[in-house]
Amino acid sequence: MQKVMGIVNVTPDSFSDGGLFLSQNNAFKQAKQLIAEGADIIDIGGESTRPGAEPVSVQEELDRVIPLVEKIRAEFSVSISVDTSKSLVMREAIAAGVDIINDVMALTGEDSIAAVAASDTVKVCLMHMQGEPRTMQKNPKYDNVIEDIKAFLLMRTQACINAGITSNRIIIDPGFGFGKTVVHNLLLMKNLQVFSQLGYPVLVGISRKSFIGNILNKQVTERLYGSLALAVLAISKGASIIRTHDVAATVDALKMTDAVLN
Ligand code: 7PJ
Repeated sequence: MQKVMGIVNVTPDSFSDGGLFLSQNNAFKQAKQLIAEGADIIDIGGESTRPGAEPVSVQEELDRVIPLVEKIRAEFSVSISVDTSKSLVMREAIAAGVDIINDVMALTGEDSIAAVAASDTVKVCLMHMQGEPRTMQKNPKYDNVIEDIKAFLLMRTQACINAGITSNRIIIDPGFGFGKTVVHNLLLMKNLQVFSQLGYPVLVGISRKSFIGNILNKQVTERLYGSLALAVLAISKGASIIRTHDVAATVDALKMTDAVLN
C-alpha cells in the first residue's frame, strides 16, 4: 500500500513566550497523534519553506529538530524523515537515526550530497523547486513544466548515483507549490504518471496548499476535501507517498483507493 507521511513542524510561535521547549512538547504530541492516526512516516521540519519564509540558522534548526527526532526514535517504530536543506542538520539527523532526508533543494546545497552519501542506508527525497522560498512565487516560468521538472529530477538522481547513493534510496517529488502557478500545479497533477514512470517512488505534497485555496476559494483550514481529491488522483497516477497534515482522513482515502485499484 501507498504510504502516508504526516507533517510535524517545530517552529516556535513568536507570539507565545513558551519558546523552544513548549514548541518541542507540542511537536511531540502532534507526532504521537499522527502516529495513532496511522502515519507511516513522520516528517519533521524546523525551517519554514513556505512562500515568503525567512531562513533560520543551522544551530537554531538543530536545536529544534534533533531532540525531537531522538524522542520519537526512542518511543516509536515509525519511519522518520527530516525536512531540511542544511548538510549539518542532515548529518546530525542521520546520526540520530532518521530514515529519510527530505530536501526541498534536492541536495543542491553545499556538502548535502556528501552528507547523504556518507550513510549507506538513509533514503533521500529530491524535490523540485524553481527559485528560492522568499521569491519563488513571483513569476514562475517554464518552457514545458513537465519536461523541465522531469529533466531536473533526472539530473539530480544521476548526481546522487554518481556520488554513491544507490537508486533504491531515492524518492522524487515534483514540488507542488514551489515556484509554480496554479496552472503549473494542475498540469503536474494531470501528468503525474510521467514522474512515476521514471522508476523511483514519487512523493506528493499537496496538503492545504494555496493552489487548492485558489481553485476552491477556501482558507487554509478549509482545504481538506480538496487535498483528499488530489491525494486520490495522485495515487491513481502512481504516487507512492502522500505528505499531509490530515493523516486520519488521508489514510481512509488511500485505503479505499487501494481496495479499488488492487
Ligand atoms: C513539501 C515539502 C512538498 C516535500 C513542504 C507545505 C510547504 N517536502 N515540504 N514535498 N512541502 N518533499 O507543506 O505547505 O511538497 S513545506
